[in-house]
Amino acid sequence: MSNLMNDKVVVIMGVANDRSIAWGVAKALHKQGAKLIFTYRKERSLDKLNKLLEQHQIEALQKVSCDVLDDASIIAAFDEIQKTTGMIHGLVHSVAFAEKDELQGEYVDTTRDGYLLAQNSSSYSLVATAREAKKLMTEGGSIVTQTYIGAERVVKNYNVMGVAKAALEASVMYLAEDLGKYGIRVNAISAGPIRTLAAKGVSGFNDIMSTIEERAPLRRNIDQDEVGDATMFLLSSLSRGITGEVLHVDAGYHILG
Ligand code: NDP
Ligand code: N5H
Repeated sequence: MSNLMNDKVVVIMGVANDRSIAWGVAKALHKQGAKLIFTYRKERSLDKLNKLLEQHQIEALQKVSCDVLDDASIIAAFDEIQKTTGMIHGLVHSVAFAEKDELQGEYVDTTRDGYLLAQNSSSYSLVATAREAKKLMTEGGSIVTQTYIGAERVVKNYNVMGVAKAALEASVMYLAEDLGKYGIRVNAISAGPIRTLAAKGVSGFNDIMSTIEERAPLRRNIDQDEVGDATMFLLSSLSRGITGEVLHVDAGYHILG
């Protein structure tokens, strides 16, 4: 198996560095022959991305700036993709943001601004990008986002992000229904904890990793490459009958009571 994504064009949003889930996805897609377009927000992320692409001898089709908080930026990014590349087959949405202060203490103390920022960055961003991507998926396509079990149950400190991910997972269902008639599938991966830049310094992260190691059926944590492979599967034709699904890549932790 090495050509599952031959000549498929996939837009990947959310590479910040080599630890990013989106970078795990990029490697898995490249291995299967996909052509990759990257979007980034910070210049620092672009610098990291350029170094990674060079190190791994991957040639990107395009690198495009895109701030998902800004409709004009999203529209401009997909316009640029349309002009330079044209048709796309896949979209990887791997972005989320909440203020650090909102990721500790009690959910009941969530501020209006903190709530709106988390929803805007982490949930509405899928709707806005799916709408633009749809226009370029003229032969059908597949959209995959990244979620976490804190959408389904209360996980200490996840707070406002749990509510944003619940909205994200509901969006996956509604988008799957809307876009299915165009041959576009929409799914999510629910990954176990992975030490990435976004996870850095958040309260309780180490404890959660230890709990997974002790209790998850596989008795270990998972990594970016495992999420990358599962995301690649959802982008490939191997998953052609699957849409509106949340696939757990979490060493089986979600089955525990
Ligand atoms: P990273 O820090 O590597 O990636 C987060 C990305 O979000 C960065 O590339 C950042 O770009 C981007 N981002 C944030 N706000 C914006 C914005 N307004 N516009 C454009 N990009 C933005 O962390 P992860 O790889 O861990 O996170 C990727 C996804 O995986 C997130 O949805 C996260 O919730 C999810 N996830 C992570 C888990 C984990 O344990 N790490 C577990 C389950 C799900 P920039 O820095 O350029 O702003
Ligand atoms: C239960 C947990 C631990 C507590 C909650 C963590 C939630 C993390 C998600 C968000 C995305 C983190 C975040 O936005 C951090 C920012 O406030 C500060 N960081 C940054 O700005 C960096 C530089 C950039 C790259 O980050 C972003 N987001 O742009 C959950 C964990 C066990 C699992 C986990 C970490 C889940 C998840 O959704 O990421």
